[in-house]
Amino acid sequence: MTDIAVAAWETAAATLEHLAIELPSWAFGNSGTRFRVFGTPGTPRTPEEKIADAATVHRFTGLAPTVALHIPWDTVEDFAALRAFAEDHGVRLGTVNSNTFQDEAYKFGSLASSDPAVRRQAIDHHFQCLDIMAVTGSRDLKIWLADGTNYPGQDDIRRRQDTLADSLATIYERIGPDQRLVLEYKLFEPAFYHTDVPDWGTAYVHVAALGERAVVCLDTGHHAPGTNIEFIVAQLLRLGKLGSFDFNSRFYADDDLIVGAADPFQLFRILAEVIRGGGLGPGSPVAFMLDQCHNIEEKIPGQIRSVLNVQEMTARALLLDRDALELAQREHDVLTANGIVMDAFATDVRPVLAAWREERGLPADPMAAYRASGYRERIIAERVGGAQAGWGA
Ligand code: AOS
Ligand code: ZN
Ligand code: ZN
Repeated sequence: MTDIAVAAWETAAATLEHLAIELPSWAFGNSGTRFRVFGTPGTPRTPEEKIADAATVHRFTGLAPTVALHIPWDTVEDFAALRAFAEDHGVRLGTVNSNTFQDEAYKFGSLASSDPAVRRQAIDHHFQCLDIMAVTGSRDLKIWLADGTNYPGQDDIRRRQDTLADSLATIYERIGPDQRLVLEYKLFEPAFYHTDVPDWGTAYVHVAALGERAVVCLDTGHHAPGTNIEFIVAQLLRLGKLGSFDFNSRFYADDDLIVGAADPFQLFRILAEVIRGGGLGPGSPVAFMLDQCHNIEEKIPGQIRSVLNVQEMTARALLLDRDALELAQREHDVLTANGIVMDAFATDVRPVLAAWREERGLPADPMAAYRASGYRERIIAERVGGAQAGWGA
């Protein structure tokens, strides 16, 4: 142990045991921008292969026990068999993400569409997701909508809110007692003038109207530049409505880059606020997930790096001396308070985390262990013609 106090680390390590980060199945598929989708050798061709890769991330890190599915991208004949396959590989199936953004029918919206037939189709799709969740044992149905308009006057934005509220209420009626409807917001894209669920406030208004089992998903890439995301975290936790995170990094918009790569300090501040609000540990309602795409880097090490980044910033946030901070805050000692936060952020936790892993039978350096394992060479040899995330996957 270097300059980290033993007692402080022991307390932090106990909470760290509860850190679990769900991996998105689509992170293992090929993805790109509208300019080009670059392939990666060894890319999975089936949902089973995506799950096998996710299980590999878990095997080397001990941090990722569940995999999120995307329907219809991960549709299989037999979801019970997919569940068994996942469990045989040491992971469980997690959140089911619905998809009402790729069918021709949804050109002008889905759950907020003015066309009752389109709305019916979108609602039925969510019912189908709920049927799948009953088999996969998933708790959360995550809804992200591409709904919106491109031009002022294109549609009645006020009426669309009412329509959306009705559609969500119809879906919510079928949410089981142990399940949750998780509504994700996004500032813009693919709609550019207005989006029907653009911000946490709108998401909150809708989930609050639905009931207790409806909560908000905060995707870290879905805000205007400069937004204080940790404030949103504090507020949603205060209101009991922070259901989950889609973690990723952004430089400009919804970049979906590796979490902690662009701004580790922001990730630290978010996690510190999660911990402050009781969002980490036994009984916490907050699910940690990644929502990333690996356009040019390799996907499995990309996911390993991602979960390690979350673990590293969580460990630093857990080392925040809260008693000292509270005292400094009470005394309005601005610089001492800020210094306490910066001290925690500046702590190099990598050596203690390496030891933490070894104590649990995990490799001290998961990235190196993965590279040495031969898994990469095996999948490159075995898998030819890997699939794109989403379409065709
Ligand atoms: C879209 O921008 C959202 O982040 C979704 O959570 C997610 O990326 C999508 O459902 C996966 O394609
Ligand atoms: Zn997302
Ligand atoms: Zn996104």
